[in-house]
Amino acid sequence: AATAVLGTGLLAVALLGGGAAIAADPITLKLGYSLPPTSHYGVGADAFAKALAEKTDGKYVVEMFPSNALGGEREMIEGAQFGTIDLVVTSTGPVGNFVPDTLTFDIPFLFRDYAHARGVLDGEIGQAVLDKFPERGLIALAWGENGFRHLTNNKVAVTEPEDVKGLKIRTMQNDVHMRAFTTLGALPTPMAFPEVFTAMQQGTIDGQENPIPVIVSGNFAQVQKYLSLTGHVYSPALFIMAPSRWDELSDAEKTAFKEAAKIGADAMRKQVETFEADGIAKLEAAGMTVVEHPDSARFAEALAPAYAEYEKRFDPELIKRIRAWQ
Ligand code: EAX
Repeated sequence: AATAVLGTGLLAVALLGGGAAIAADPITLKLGYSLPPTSHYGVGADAFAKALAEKTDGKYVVEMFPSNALGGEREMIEGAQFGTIDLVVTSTGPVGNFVPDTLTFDIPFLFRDYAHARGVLDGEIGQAVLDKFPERGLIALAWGENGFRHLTNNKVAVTEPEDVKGLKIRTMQNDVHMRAFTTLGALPTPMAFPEVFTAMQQGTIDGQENPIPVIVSGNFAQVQKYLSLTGHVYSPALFIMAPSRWDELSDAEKTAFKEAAKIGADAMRKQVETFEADGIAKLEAAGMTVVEHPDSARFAEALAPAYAEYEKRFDPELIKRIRAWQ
């Protein structure tokens, strides 16, 4: 036990740069995420941990488990429900299986750009969805960001929806995304993120889709030839917390956790912007062929049958309000 306390104490010193007070008996929280520490998730999680330590005078120390160390995103969310993992930074990919209200945001071509997505998530529409988590056995502290998703594959330089026909595309475990790829004539294969790199390497899938920050930090250029900047869907991220931990907090601590998560989310978004600014050039330098302007309008048109289904499944008024956001 003595070493454990010493260990967390050293971690707190590192996080705070030695400046802030360290509680005599800090509480260590486990935080998991799918990507490497240098990713936008890593940067966001570190900013969260630092802000939380500052706001709680070192009472809470966050121990990081990056790179799928605690499993795929679905498993980590289950861990938060059970209370075996305290905190998770995750995309919304599998979250709709737990909190169906998040699925509306997974509709393709719903958001025009980053300002639109962030504005909706940070406003009352986004807050209303965060408020749905407790009834599903989870706490959502804040929206983070993964980014606009683009298509990579090993078969063809995709410019038109027809090019996607017959491609085996790994999708997240998200039936809104799967429906979109089925509608385009692709063969969507839902798969947990930790398996994706090997599946591309071994050719069990032809391609996958993810934001530039993931394609860069996952070194996908090593195993994928073509990148098409389809921007077909915005991928939000979330700071999720185990309700069992949350319930132990005082009201002031709850506020500190939420504020720290917001600081983490802002840092995450900044890091997404950094990856967006230089990522495509890096991927080209690493040997990828980049289609900068695939025919997005035709992709959206080709998705008409999927949209008809989304409008039946989700609140059409809400979809309209999201689209109309300025
Ligand atoms: O959260 O599963 C995915 O493709 C996610 O975008 C990735 O793990 C980052």
